[in-house]
Formats: sequence, C-alpha cells, structure tokens
Amino acid sequence: MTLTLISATPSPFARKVRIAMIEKGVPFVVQNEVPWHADSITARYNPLEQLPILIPDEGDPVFESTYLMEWLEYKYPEPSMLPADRDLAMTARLVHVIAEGVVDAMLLLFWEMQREVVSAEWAKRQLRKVTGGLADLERRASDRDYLVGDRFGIADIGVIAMLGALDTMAEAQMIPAWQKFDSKIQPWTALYPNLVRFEARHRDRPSVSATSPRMFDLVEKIV
Ligand SMILES: N[C@@H](CCC(=O)N[C@@H](CS)C(=O)NCC(=O)O)C(=O)O
Repeated sequence: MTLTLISATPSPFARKVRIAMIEKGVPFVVQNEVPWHADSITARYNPLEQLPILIPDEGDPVFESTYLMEWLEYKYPEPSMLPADRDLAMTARLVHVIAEGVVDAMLLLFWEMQREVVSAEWAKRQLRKVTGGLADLERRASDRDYLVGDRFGIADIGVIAMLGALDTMAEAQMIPAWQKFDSKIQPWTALYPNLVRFEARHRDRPSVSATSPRMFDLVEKIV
C-alpha cells in the first residue's frame, strides 16, 4: 500500500505522524502544503480543512493527528508507540494530549498576534495554557530517558513536536509579543531544564532529526 501524507514543513501535528511512521518503518511519501492558502488541497480530503491527512491508495483519507496516531497503532502495531502496560499506555496518551493542548493554545496565540487589535484577555488565557502545560510536562520529564515507560513512544513524540513548535514560534518573534501579556515568558530552553535534557537526549534520533520544523511563507490574509 502506498501512503501519501499531506503535511506542512512547520506543522507539529504532521510531524508527530511522520515520526511515528518512520519509527514503525511504514513507507510513505510526503506532499507538503500550505493549508492556509486558497489553493491548498486539504479541503478535498478533510472537511475540517486541516492537515495532516494520510491518503491510502484504497479507502478513505485519515486525518486529525491524535486519531492518526491511534490509526497507525491499529494498522501497524509493531513496534508499538505505547507502553505494554495498560495504565502506562493511558498515561502516555494523556501526556500526548497535554502536549497537543499546549500546541493548540500556542497556535491560537500566534493567530491572535496577527490581528490589528489583540485581545489581552484571550492572549493571557492562552498563555496560561502554554505555561501551565509546560510546567506539567517539566514535572513529568524529571530525569528519565522516556517520558512514560521504558521505550520511545507517543508521549515523547508529542512533547518533541511541541518543543519544535515552540522553537518555530520563537523564530517568528513571538516571545517579545507574548511578554507584553506575561512578563515571565522566556524561550522554553531558559525555563524548563528537564525538558532541555529530554530534548537533547532525543534530538539525534533519526525520526526526530529528519522531521525538524521549517516555517513556510504565509502570503494570504488569514485573520
Ligand atoms: N487538531 C488537528 C489540528 C491540525 C491543524 O491545526 N493543522 C494545521 C496545520 S499545522 C492546519 O491545517 N490548519 C488549517 C486550518 O485550521 O484551517 C490535528 O491534530 O490534526
């Protein structure tokens, strides 16, 4: 079966799926898109107009990164990205959704910052989610090789994608913009030593280094 992944170079959501597919040894081709542009093909395959989208050569497209991670587990169970212990597997899923929630809030903030008039209430609310989620993940990272269990998996993938997305935000000059609403905001590398050590342990892993994010040019008005 040939699988095409509709992806975007900066997308943390697509990155999670790419990392999992590389880890599982599933062959796929990447089609990069700018989902925000009118000529994007995303709407053709996903009514929610979002990537990542996985297109098998037979059957319906599969989309929504968290669902896609489960779909990959179901279709390609080995090697599993979940701990064998069922309780630990649920904890790994929880860590993955916390990281996902941080990314969601970060992106809401990113778009808010593009508006002529930024809502301070909205910005502060999203920043609380970013800092709250990061503090939670910093606690969980402690000094262990993997966030949950004893092998690389969904929790690590979610957090790696989130940290890469924070770097993309910093490169897009978001830190000074966010500091206007929370003066304690700093680049994550200055505030979360456990996450710094965690990232350093995994950055040379082939699936991680091969998928590092790259911002694209947005030329159309979005907000
Ligand atoms: N919850 C979705 C979020 C995906 C998402 O926001 N993708 C972005 C690219 S990073 C996108 O396609 N945005 C276009 C839009 O929301 O209209 C998932 O996990 O797949």
